[in-house]
Amino acid sequence: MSSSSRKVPPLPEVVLTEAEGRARVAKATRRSFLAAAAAAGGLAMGWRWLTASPMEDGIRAPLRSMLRFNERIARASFSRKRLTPTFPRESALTPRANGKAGLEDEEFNPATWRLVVEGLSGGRQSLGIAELQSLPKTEMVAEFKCIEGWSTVVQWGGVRFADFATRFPPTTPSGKPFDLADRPDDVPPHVSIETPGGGYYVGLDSDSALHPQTLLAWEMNGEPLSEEHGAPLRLVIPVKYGIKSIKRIGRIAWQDQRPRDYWAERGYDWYAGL
Ligand SMILES: Nc1nc2c(c(=O)[nH]1)N[C@H]1C(S)=C(S)[C@@H](COP(=O)(O)O)O[C@H]1N2
Ligand SMILES: [Mo]
Repeated sequence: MSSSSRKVPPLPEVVLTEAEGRARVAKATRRSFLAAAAAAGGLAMGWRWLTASPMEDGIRAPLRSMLRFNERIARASFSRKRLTPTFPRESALTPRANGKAGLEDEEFNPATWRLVVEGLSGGRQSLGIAELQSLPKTEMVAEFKCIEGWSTVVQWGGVRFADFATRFPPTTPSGKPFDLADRPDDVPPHVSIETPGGGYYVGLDSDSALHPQTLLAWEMNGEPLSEEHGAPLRLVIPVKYGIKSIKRIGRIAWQDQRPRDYWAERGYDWYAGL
């Protein structure tokens, strides 16, 4: 269609006197002022309602219940069989070192580090890095997503949490031997993981911990983990936000009660599923 073939009717000319113009502007201003005041009033009421509501784990109860709603949605779409996408090795980059909680203990000595594991059918265990590295090694290139909004594709090397659990099995609710293939749900419902001094700690649902892409990692992009990225051993759990991928693990405990969680206590979603 050519624009020249159509005649655009001229705009009706409205000529206001100065007084009429002023009156119109005043009316429009009043109207938008009233709308703004109503909106602000609604916000203020909502705000008072929110700030008068009880606290729950570091945030107001209505916000916490929103997070619980998010958790129900994330849980509904979770499956140990649903894998997060993986990438070619060449696309791996070094992520920004983010979060130092539990990493600043001056007493910490990587040479004498041990991993303590509790809730096992064989009783408490204390393991050195060589014992962990003798387990079947898995490599994975996956997207690492921080809840702050950045993400990086990273290559990780370590042992699947599920393989670790098979070698060091937890006690089961039924009392039968741990058997991931035949009784995948006969496991304690939670796993608590903490740094050696307890300065950072995460709580996991066992379903996510036993997802095949959840790793106890000692390698990043083909190199041993650096201290800032969590040496000698960290968790990598790509089905959840980075807050759950705890660096420098000192203790792992299978347990019935929902474990405390560093960021959940500071107002974030406990489940933190993607
Ligand atoms: N011990 C410990 N682990 C931690 C954190 C922390 O503060 N302390 N921060 C978490 C957060 S919020 C992110 S995004 C990732 C960042 O991992 P990176 O430093 O290897 O990139 O580590 C997670 N694990
Ligand atoms: Mo993060």
